[in-house]
Amino acid sequence: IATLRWDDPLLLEDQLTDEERAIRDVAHNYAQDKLLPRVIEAFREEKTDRAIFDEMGALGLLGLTLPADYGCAGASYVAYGLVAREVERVDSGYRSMMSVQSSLVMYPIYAYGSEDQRRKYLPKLATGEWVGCFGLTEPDAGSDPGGMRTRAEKIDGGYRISGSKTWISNAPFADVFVVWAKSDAHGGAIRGFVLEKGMKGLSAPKIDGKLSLRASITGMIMMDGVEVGEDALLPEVQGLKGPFGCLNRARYGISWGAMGAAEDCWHRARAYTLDRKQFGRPLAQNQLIQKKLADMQTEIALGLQGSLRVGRLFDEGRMAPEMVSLIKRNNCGKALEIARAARDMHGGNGISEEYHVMRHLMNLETVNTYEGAHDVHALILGRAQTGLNAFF
Ligand code: TGC
Ligand code: FAD
Repeated sequence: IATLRWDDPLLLEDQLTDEERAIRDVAHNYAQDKLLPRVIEAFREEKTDRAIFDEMGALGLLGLTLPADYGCAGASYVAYGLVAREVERVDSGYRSMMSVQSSLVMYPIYAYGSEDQRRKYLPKLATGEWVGCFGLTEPDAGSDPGGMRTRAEKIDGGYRISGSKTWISNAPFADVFVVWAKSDAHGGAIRGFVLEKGMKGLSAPKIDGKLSLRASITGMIMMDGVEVGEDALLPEVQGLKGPFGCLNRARYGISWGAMGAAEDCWHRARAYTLDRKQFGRPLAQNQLIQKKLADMQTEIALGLQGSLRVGRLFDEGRMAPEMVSLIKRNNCGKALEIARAARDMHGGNGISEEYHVMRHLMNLETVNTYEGAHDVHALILGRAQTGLNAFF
């Protein structure tokens, strides 16, 4: 009979390859040594350190799954998930910065771009020399991106793009903007365009006052007749399946990331309740506390197994988008519940920045909403099993 490892009850560790473990260790050490020491101040002051992209790039953590031809590691989707988990163990905002660069900017340029676009953008995005952002959401089109208003109008030799995007991670300091617009020249179909900082009519004002994800900068993208050449169009995709193809990857990474944040809350709650004594014994000796710890352990172990399974299916080319909805929705919802319980178990100290759990809780509110809100993923799953579309 084996002995239970309380922090890895289903032995996830044994299910990884040597390479995946090695990549995970690089991410773990980086996150703990370099990200953790600065996160409290970054969150408090609402400051995003641009240097994080260079640091992640130097370690090969950006565009991890893309091929070596473009300066990337060609690692598995499981490795990508493990990295997201380690980074989000520190802060969801840092994972957000990385997911956007890898899954929402580098992936579409790789999958839908021309060879010239790949050669031009991917190596610099892989090192972090350039930062990218992804503009899909608009002030009047969030859960329903098909309702976007941004338009690309055909002009001689290219397009003129007008519209606005909102809630865009990385936008205020981005060099490269992947934006989605309805193109008149393509019968109003949604097409992707790659814009660059400094183009006339393009600006990206910062959104201030967020109470969540404060260590990750967010902005708008304003496009006032931005003129681009034909070479700005991503030639290989049209329709909503373009942005959704990217979102499948980012949502999958989020399912791992949310479990990283949840694990941090769980471990902190366990350590705190073992240490803190009330009524003459450790808080952890009370049945109510142990039940909460058991629930955390159970949901995290099961959530990680779900992400691992979908990661393996991704690597085998057998991922169905609804699988990603299932794990993104479940793991974000469970992580939020775990963060809330951990905050409660810390008593008054739980509201202090010093104990980290309240920051995770505030961050996870965003993580549960972006990339398809919790209920929107329920409707995707409901549609897939009933054949009935609740969106119309
Ligand atoms: P629907 O009719 O379902 O589909 C339209 C077309 O898209 C295809 N499609 C997909 N393709 C690949 N993967 C998927 N997951 C796909 N889902 C849909 C579909 O096959 C169809 O293709 P075609 O060829 O037949 O035209 O579209 P709908 O308008 O009914 O959409 C409904 C819904 C709910 C599925 C969708 O709109 C949705 O998922 N809404 C949520 C929006 C969202 O996730 N936005 C994310 C913005 S980016 C972001 O939040 C980044 S934060 C990152 C960070 O900081 O970490
Ligand atoms: P809405 O769509 O207005 O939804 C509001 C509520 O209504 C939600 O609870 C939702 O579940 C519910 N709802 C919506 N439709 C239905 C329905 N049919 N039935 C039942 N309930 C429904 N977007 C990008 O494009 N790029 C980014 O980089 C990016 N980064 C972000 C960073 C942050 C910090 C945040 C907060 C958001 C970011 N987003 C980004 C936007 C994000 O994807 C959207 O906020 C999200 O898709 C939800 O859209 P919405 O905010 O317009 O909410």
